[in-house]
Amino acid sequence: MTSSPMKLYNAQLSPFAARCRLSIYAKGVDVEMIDVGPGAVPPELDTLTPMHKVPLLVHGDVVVPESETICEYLEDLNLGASLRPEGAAAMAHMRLLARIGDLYIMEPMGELFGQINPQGRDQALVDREMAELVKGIGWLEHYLDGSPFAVGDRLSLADCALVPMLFFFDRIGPMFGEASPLKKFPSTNAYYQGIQNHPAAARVIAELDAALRRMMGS
Ligand SMILES: N[C@@H](CCC(=O)N[C@@H](CS)C(=O)NCC(=O)O)C(=O)O
Repeated sequence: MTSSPMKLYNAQLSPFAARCRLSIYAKGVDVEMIDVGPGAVPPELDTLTPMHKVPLLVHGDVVVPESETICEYLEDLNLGASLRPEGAAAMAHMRLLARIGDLYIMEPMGELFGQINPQGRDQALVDREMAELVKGIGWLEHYLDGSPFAVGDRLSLADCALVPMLFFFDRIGPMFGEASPLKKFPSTNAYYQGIQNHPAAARVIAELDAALRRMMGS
């Protein structure tokens, strides 16, 4: 294992980068954050990966793209608190929740991000992707029981994945005429309220809130 310092190419408003920051804060691992913004892309980024996406973790010679892969890499290094639950069933549950999030929540949410500006909005696309998003949250609802952690009684990688997604679901609904979208999903809503008592989750939500306000100019 390399003992080099770790660097995360980060964007404060990216739900994928926020997933990694939540894991890093909860683990208490020392990682330098390198902010990547629309007008501020570090020139080395393209030499590190052809994917041109954040987050990206650099640890000595090891370059790790993709939020889930980064979080799993940090677990495999055995640094700080473990964010993996005990036992095969709990691990499967953790991975299922993160996968529902990646495939069935973030995919439609990504389409909706592109439609935030009402000028030139494609309403048919919004209606279709909103329906997909609500379906994905409905699947999540089935697998959450309303307790403050997604799996068991401590923070896991499932929480790291879900917290940023639910932040955006909560905020994006009103932009598209859904006043309180989370209220329709009682277990998911109770979970999202409860997880905010965890300091690392609260910190990431505050960061996302500040970054979203900056973007919206409010
Ligand atoms: N599946 C990736 C998604 C990462 C992603 O799409 N990042 C966006 C920011 S939210 C990005 O860097 N987009 C720039 C681009 O695609 O060129 C992950 O989990 O890390």
